[in-house]
Amino acid sequence: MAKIGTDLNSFILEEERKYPNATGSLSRALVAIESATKVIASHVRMAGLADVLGKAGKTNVQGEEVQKLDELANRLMVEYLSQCGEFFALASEELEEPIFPEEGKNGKYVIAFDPLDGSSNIDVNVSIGTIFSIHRRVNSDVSDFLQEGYKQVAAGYVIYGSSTMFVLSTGNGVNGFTLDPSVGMYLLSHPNIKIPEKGKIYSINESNDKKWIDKGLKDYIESLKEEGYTSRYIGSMVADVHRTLIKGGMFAYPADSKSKNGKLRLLYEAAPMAFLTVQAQGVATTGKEDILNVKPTDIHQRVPVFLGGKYEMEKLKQVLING
Ligand code: P6P
Repeated sequence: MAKIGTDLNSFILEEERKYPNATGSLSRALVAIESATKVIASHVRMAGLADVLGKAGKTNVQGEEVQKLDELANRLMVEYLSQCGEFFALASEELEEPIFPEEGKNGKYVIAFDPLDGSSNIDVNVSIGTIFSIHRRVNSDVSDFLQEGYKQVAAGYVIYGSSTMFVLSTGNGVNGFTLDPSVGMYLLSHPNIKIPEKGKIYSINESNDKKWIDKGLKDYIESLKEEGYTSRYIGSMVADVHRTLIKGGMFAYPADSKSKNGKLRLLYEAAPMAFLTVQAQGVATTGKEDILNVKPTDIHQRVPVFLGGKYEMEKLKQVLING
């Protein structure tokens, strides 16, 4: 296992050495993401000072008000991921259709990302994040984005919080790297992240409980309260999921009468977070099936999300099955 303080680039090269046939393509792809997020982090840090706060006066494919930092983060991700030449296609929460960079015409991978998730929290200085999901190029068309989550080659997020942390899995467990701004490097701070079997926190927007479709969900949350669980909900998926991975418990954004498939998007929120959760020995389900087994039909489709430690999720599955 890599030792604490190993920088992300060295870690990526070490991982590459484990695969004799590796061409270095995935390594270069991950380094491009790393570079883009360092620049995003610098802008997020100074958002309070520079004039990037407030609305950009446009709405994205989700019909949500786009904030300037969202636009900047999306532009930076598109630039870095295009220039590296390793991605045949890019899909972004901020773009209605995927883009096929000229530099990536021989790329082996496709990537879906949310450049700055939790953007409604930007103006109040709450943690936000970048989420990404990498698949192999198969058919050289949009269908390459519509692969089941278990086929992901790599998934990760960067949380711009009290510190900036890059959390990554390439299928061999989950590792967290904290940015040292003095040297501009992500350094291994959380090796081999495993979600606790049983936690003490549940994370769900209880204001929606009258609209929840899943019968028994309210009783499930009440039973956690009776067991002494506390509630933590930031309303920024990266922050809520990161806390769940580190401290355990469960996070959910269920379907409700307003959002029949929930609010979170499969390709660049649910699937990458499910990949990380499962790699950290946790469980991630839509309530009906493992999130990693869902076959996408649209790049912006939404799914209900329940993820967490084994104890909380086994207990939940009993409720959702028995209804
Ligand atoms: P609500 C942020 O806008 C986001 O997409 C996720 O990051 C977050 O988990 C969710 O929406 C919060 O939604 O309806 O609880 O405010």
